Amino acid sequence: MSPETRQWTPAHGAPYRPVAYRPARMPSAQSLARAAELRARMDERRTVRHFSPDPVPEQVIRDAIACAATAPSGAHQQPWTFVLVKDPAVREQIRAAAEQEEQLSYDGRLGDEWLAALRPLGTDAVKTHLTDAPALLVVFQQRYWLGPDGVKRKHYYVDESVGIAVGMLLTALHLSGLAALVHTPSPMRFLSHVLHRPENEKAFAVVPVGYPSDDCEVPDLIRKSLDQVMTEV
Ligand code: IYR
Repeated sequence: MSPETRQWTPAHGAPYRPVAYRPARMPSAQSLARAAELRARMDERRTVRHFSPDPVPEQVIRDAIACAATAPSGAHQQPWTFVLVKDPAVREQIRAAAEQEEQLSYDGRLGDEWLAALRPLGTDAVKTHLTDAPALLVVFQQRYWLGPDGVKRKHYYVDESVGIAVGMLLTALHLSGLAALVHTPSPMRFLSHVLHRPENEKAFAVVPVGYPSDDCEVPDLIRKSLDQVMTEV
C-alpha cells in the first residue's frame, strides 16, 4: 500500500469521490487463528502505574498515534490532537497540577460511593507515573474545527470518536510491547493552559507510556467472561 501523499483539508458540503475498496479476503482459517491470537495477546494487557525509567523508541509512539488516528470518527472529522510531552519541566507542572486536583478529589470531592468503587484498585492522589514514565501523551478532543480565519464548525460524536481513538492507541501500544495508563485528572482544564492548546480543544485523557518497572505489581483483577459481556438474540 502506498503511503498517502495528499494532505487533509476539511470537507464541507461536497461529497467524497467513491473509490473501490477490495481488500483481499482473509481465509477463515487464518482469520480464526488471528482472532484467537489477538484475543490472547489483548488479555495480557494491563494498566500499569509503575514505570521503568528506561526510554522507549519514539517511533513506536509515533506509529501508535498514527494507528489511533485511523479511528472512525463522526462525519470523518478526526477530532483529536495527541500531544507528546517531552519537556521534563512541563511534565513536572502537569504532575503538580494533577496531584493538586486529585488531592481534592480523594479528600472528598469524589463522594463516598466513588471512593468506595476505587478502593479495590488502591489508587490515590500521588501520580508518580506523570513524571516517571519515559513518555507522556495528552489526548485532546476538538469540540469544533477552528479555521485559520476564525471560522468555527461543530464536530459531531466527539466523545465517541476520541474514545475509540484512545482504545486503538492502547491496542497499538500494547501490541508494540509498551505499557500505558489512561489517567483522567478531573477537572482537566489546567492541561489546556500548561500545553497552550487552542480554545476548540478540551483535554480528554493523559496517557503515560513505557515499560513496567522491575518491581511493578498490578491488582489481581478478573475480567468478565465472554458470557458475561455478550448476549445473543
Ligand atoms: N481520576 C482519579 C480517580 C480515578 C477514577 C477512576 I473511575 C479510576 O478508574 C481511577 C482513578 C485518579 O486518576 O486517581
